[in-house]
Amino acid sequence: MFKAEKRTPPQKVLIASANPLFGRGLERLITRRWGDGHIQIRLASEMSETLSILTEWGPDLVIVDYDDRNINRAEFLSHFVAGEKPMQVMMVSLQASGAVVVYDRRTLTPAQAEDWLDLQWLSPQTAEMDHSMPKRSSNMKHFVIVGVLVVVLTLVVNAILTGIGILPVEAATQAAVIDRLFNLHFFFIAFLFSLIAVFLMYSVVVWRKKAGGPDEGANFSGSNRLEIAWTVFPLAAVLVVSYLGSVALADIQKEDPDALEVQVTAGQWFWSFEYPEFGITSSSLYLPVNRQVLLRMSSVDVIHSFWVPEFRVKQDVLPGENFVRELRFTPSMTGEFTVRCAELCGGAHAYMNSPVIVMEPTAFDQWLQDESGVTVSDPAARGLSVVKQTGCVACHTIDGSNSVGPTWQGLFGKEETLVDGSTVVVDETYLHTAIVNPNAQVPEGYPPNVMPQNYEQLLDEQDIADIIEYIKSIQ
Ligand code: HEC
Ligand SMILES: [Cu+2]
Repeated sequence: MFKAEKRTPPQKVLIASANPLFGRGLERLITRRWGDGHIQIRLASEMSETLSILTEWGPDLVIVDYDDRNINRAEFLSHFVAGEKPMQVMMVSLQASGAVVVYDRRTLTPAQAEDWLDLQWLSPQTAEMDHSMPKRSSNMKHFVIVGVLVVVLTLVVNAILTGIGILPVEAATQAAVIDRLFNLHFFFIAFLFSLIAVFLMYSVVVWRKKAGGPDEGANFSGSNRLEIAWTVFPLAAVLVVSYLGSVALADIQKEDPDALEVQVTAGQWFWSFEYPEFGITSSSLYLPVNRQVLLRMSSVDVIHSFWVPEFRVKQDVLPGENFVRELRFTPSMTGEFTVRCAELCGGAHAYMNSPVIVMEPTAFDQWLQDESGVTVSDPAARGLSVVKQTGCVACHTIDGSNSVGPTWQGLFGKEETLVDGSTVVVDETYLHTAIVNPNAQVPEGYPPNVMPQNYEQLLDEQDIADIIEYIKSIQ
């Protein structure tokens, strides 16, 4: 920082002006300012008088009336340049309101000259700035005002952000946990906004350039205190937020062994929901309230994302059977919501919505019963529920392993060898016969009379057709 030079007040002052008001006025001003008895003031009203006093008396400060035509400034300045004794010349104008011109004549040793060069080039404004620079105590005052304004604005912005209802209703127990984080972020956002806005506006208003004031501010380079502060505070904020984030994540992923499992299939552009326990497939997601649901999700084509804003949780849905993704939440409110795809997935992405209906448990059970009938539109899905209800799964697997009866995996279209040595390609007719009259065509390696013979009576043609569709789908 610039250190103000110690100046001793002038001892001998010469005022050059033909205007007695100018001279007297200045004389009074100077005595009031430096008037401790030592100061001598002389007045000169014309050029020759001025010059002779200048050489004989040797004043250290000369104040020249800039507006006075009798005083030849050029000649005067040539004397100023020629002399050796330290002297200052001030050109003061009463008419123009501009700055006062000061000429400062000094003799300097080389070392002093070096200092002087440093000072001058550091900032030409430093001398003036020195009095406009606020003292530490008045700096404190500004910081206190700014601090109070930041606090007030933070509270106001935070109240607005939380008050205008940006977030939809909380319809799952997990939503409360997520919203606590949201509210914390709103507070951070309000604070950072206020910090920047208040400092900026305060500087613009209070530190406005004053007329005739310096053009440039002080030149700072580096502040350890500031740098430590703006490293430590953001670091602490990030650590705190990440800690709270992981606690919240653990909280919303808590598993309930009693969860209702739903298998979700996403595709361009549909959602399909299968309830494996009940053999139901639906294009809307029906859920009982206050019971955790476990979604096991997979995509048949590109990446989609399951998102019900009211539940706050969201999970990408990936293609590939090794990439089944799970999502848990507990609906806490009955009503109708919408699942949206939250991953840009092609032309109709924006329309990839499906209803989500959260019901009282009794209503949900009723829905399960209704759906278990023939209302499911997909024949293979209907076939699956018939197979489960009839108990075929006790003897047949769908994973390729043989049990009491042959597996159904890859059965359709396969060439089957029968016990009498003949071969036959498995088609719809073969399957139909195998169900209604098992002994008519017994595959090699399996005993006859084990599979029940009465399915023709138990099942109607529609059930059998659906089972055949289901078996065809297991490849
Ligand atoms: C008690 C065990 C048992 C049950 C229950 C049973 N099956 Fe079978 N199933 C067999 C056996 C054993 C065979 C092989 C011998 C035969 O064809 O009789 C067989 C064969 C079949 C075949 C022919 C497989 C092939 O490889 O050619 C079909 C199709 C079939 N069952 C469908 C059904 C359906 C549909 C149901 C339920 C509605 C069912 N089965 C219930 C034991 C069973
Ligand atoms: Cu999608």
